[in-house]
Amino acid sequence: MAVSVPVIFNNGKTCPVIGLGTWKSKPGEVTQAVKDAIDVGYRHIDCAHIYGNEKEVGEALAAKFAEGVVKREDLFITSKLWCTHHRPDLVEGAARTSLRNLGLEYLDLYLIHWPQAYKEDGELFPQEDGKTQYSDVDYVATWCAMESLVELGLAKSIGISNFNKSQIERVLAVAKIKPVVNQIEVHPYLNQQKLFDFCKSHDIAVTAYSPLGSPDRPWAKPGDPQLLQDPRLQAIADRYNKTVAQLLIRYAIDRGMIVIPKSVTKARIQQNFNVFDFKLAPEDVAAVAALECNGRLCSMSDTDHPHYPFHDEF
Ligand code: NAP
Ligand code: SBI
Repeated sequence: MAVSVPVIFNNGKTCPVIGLGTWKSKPGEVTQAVKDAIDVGYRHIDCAHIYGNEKEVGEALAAKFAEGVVKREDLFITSKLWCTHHRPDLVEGAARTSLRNLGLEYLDLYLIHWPQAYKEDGELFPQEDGKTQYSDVDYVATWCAMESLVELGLAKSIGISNFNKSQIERVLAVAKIKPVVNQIEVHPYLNQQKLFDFCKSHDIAVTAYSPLGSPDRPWAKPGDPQLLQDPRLQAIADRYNKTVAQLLIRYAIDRGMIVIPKSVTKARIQQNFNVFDFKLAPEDVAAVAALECNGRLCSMSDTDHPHYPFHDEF
């Protein structure tokens, strides 16, 4: 029977394989969701400044510490540096803002959320004439500032998100501290096998975001393919007496990834964690992988940014 084995990072620290996603979780619902998740057994929460709900996540953490359900060292908390704070002199302040909102003294993991830098300060999506305003700060310089956060004790580990192969190579060329993780979109319609293999070859773990196909993404349109409704996945899930969501989460785990499904619904939070009593047969992993169709769901509209990550093959 499969058990919950944490992923071991290239710095020796461990990360629980399932984390609770919190993007789109409304401030009024995320506190209860995080409390429910901790009660169910989650020990990993995926947060970000841009989600606008870190204060309410922090309220849940404070409540569970006060109740004595968990101690700080039992939890793995991730946050992310937003694109308007890439300039090296802004990185420490941005990390301290997330720490203050979360009510924590350190983050287990702090990620550069996207390689693209935006015009500093002010709006999180700075606009002029309907166009996002960019900054010419290079993510390589941002990475060096991220390294200082480890030295200051503000982050135990640092990593990247939405970086492509050549962007990772540029970071690795200067890194005194290697990224432990690249957090990227992964699900059967976007398997990311090449980027996953490349990350593995450099001992960089992969965290799979939008593992359920992000049905609540704000830009979803009626008629878009719905991963959770795919009859081919339903047929496989039925053979394991599991839901499609559980199959998708197990699929990421069986490939060796960390996975961060989002839910604010207690029954689903529970269901999504109930995946440690089965394992996919290799032929089922292959059958799920065969659904690959370059079906990216999450991107940014800044496709003309010099550091937009998704023009390259991977
Ligand atoms: P997701 O986890 O693939 O899907 C979330 C949606 O699935 C919600 O609508 C949720 O509904 C529903 N759901 C959850 N469990 C379910 C179940 N068992 N049965 C049916 N429906 C279920 O999408 P995501 O939020 O895009 O991705 C997960 C997390 O990854 C995010 O929350 C965020 O933390 C992270 N992320 C990071 C990036 C990045 O750029 N680094 C980008 C995207 C996402 P309810 O909540 O209503 O239950
Ligand atoms: C936001 F808060 C706003 C837009 C947006 O688009 C891309 C996907 C993303 C992101 O950058 N990280 C997420 O979890 N979702 C997001 C978040």
